[in-house]
Amino acid sequence: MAPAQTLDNKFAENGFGKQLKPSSKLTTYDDVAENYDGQYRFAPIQEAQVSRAMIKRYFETMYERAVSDVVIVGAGSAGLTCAYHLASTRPDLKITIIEANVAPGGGAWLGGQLMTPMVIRKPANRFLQTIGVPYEDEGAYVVVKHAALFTSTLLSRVLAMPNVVMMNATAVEDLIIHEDHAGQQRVAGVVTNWTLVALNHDTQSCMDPNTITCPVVVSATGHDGPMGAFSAKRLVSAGLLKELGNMRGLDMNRSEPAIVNNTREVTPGLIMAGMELSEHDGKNRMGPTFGGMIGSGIKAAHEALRVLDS
Ligand code: 48N
Repeated sequence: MAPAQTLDNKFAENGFGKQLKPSSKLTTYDDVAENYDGQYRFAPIQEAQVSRAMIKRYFETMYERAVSDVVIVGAGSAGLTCAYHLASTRPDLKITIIEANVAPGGGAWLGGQLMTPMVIRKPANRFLQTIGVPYEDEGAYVVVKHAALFTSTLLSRVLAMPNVVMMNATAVEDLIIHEDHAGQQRVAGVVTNWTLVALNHDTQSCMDPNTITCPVVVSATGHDGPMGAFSAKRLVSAGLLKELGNMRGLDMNRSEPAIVNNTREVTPGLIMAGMELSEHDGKNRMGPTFGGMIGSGIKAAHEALRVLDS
């Protein structure tokens, strides 16, 4: 077994900085004790190690993902399902999820009216089998005992994939729009900022954003919330969409197939999915049933692959 490393060596070895001066207080990991009779001890640490462990990784990720293959805006049920299907189908693709909230998941932490069981209509239950979420089979639909069981399982599967990066507490506050060689406007990435900054532009001036460029953006920013339907609204203000369709009244049977079948590239380089599409197209809402989000997310993944391969 390799000799226990003192923290000094480990610290310097990771290239975080110059060799720390040897300190008698530092000890080897062998001295830690896991017992609960008042002797519990951790391996000692320097505060700078914690800071540098975060800073190094986060900003290396930001640097590396400044150019991504696919950016998914919104880590709700549609965006996360898209990320799962895309990342598992194409592990070579650099997939970057941008989520405005600190807590990802969007509206999928609850079923409806703050009740926790989640209803998913067949055949979308097949995705639950794929990611390993147990459910009660009620014939035409299934019920997951708690929406968080679905969302946390999906999140854990997505974040465990090596080609997926998620930047939460980060908002897309604009789209990168280039003119291609044919003179056509094409979405070519996103403009980002810390969400707390994006929500405070009217309290400070000149808090400029950052950018992530990519050939395909999937926007699944939902229909409500502080930035709901973000890209759909931006397409209108950027003159790429005449007007918002505005989500129609609730009709479960009409809305869920419509949202899945209409998930598409709404403007070159931008695929729209989930409830944001209802706002873009003026389609019905479905309320507290989530199969349409799953189907739309998977369709958006297929669309993204089509655009990338075209
Ligand atoms: O869960 P949502 O809001 O959106 P979807 O489309 O994934 O799922 C919608 C679903 O939860 C329903 O609304 C159900 C089916 N009810 C329907 C009905 O009839 O009421 O997730 C969108 C995510 C959220 O986490 C937002 O924080 C995030 O997108 N987001 C953004 N992230 C980054 N930049 C932005 N500009 C932005 N805007 C929203």
